Amino acid sequence: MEYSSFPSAFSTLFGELPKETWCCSDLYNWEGFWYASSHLPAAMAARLNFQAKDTDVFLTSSMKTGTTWLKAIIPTIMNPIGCMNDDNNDPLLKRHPNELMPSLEFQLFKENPNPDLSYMPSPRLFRTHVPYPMLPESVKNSTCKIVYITRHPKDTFVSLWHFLNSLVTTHGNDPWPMNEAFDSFCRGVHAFGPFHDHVLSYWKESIKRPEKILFLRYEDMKKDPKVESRRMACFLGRPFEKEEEVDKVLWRCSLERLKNLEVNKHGADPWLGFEYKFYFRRGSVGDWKNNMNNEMKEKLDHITAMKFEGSGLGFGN
Ligand code: PAP
Repeated sequence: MEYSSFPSAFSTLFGELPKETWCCSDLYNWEGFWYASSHLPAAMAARLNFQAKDTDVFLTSSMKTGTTWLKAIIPTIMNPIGCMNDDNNDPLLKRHPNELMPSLEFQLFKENPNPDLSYMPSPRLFRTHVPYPMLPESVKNSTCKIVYITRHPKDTFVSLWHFLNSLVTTHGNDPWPMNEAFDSFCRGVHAFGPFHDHVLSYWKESIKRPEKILFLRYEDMKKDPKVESRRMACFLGRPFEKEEEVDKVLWRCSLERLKNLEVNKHGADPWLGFEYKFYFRRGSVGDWKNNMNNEMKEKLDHITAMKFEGSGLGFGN
C-alpha cells in the first residue's frame, strides 16, 4: 500500500463492515472484534508489516486493565543495569509510561503502514490492545515474549467508563450515560472488544505456550505485587538479584508516585488526546461497587460465567 493513500484507502472497506456507535465514535467489526476507524488500518498494517525480533517484549491487554502499571514496570525491569541505582536517571521522571512502550495501533503504524523502527534499541518494547488473532504473525512465531494483563470485567468496565467520560467532559459534552455504556460493554461493543473474547484469546494461548505468554491479573498484582513482579522479571529473563530491586521497581511504578510526577500531571497523549493524568485514577479492586447497581452486577457476572465456562478462567465476585 502506498504511504500517501494510507489510511484513507480503507474508506471502501469501512463501508462493508458492521458498524456501531460507541460513546462518541464509530466502531467497525473486523474478524469478530471492534475497532475505531483510526486504529483498524494501523492494526491491519502492523499485522501485515511488523517484523518481530526474538528479543522484543510485547505488553498486550484489553483497555483499562492495568496496562499503564505494566507500561512502567516492564521498562523499569528491562532498564540497562545501573539505571536502577540512579533514581535521577529514572526514565519515568521525564516520560509518561505511554512513551516508554509505544503502541502499534495508536502510534507506530497510525500514519505509516511500514514505519522504519531501526532506531529502536534492543530489546524493543511494544504494546498493543489487539486480540491474539490480530497479532502480527512474526510476533506469534518468533520467541519474543508477550505479557498479557487482564482485570475483573466489572472494574474494567467502570474504569473504561470514567476514562471515556474524562475526554467527553473535557470537550464540554455531557457524560456518557452509564446505562448506555453498560449495555454496549455487555454486548461486547467497545474498542478492542468483546472483552471476554479478548481475554480468552490470550488465556488459551498462554496455556498452550506458557514460555511465550505470561498471563497476569490486575487483582493478583494488587494483592501480591512482589510475587507477580518477580514472576514477570523471571519470564522476561531479568530475574531480580536482590530484594531491594523488586522494592525499587514497585516504588518507582506505584500509582501514588506516578500520579504525582510533574510529567504525568500535565499534557496530553498526542496520539489519543487523553490528558496524561486520566491514566491514573483510583487503582482499586472492587471500585465497581461505587458505580454499579445489583442488577448490573448480576448481569455482567452472568455473562462472565457463561463466557468463561470450561476455560479454567475465573475472577470471583
Ligand atoms: P489503558 O488501557 O488506557 O492503558 P490502563 O492503564 O490499562 O489503561 O487502565 C487504567 C487503570 O489502571 C486505572 O484504573 P481505575 O480507573 O480503576 O483507577 C488506573 O488508575 C490504573 N493504574 C494506572 N497506573 C497504575 C499503577 N501504577 N498502579 C496501579 N494501578 C494503576
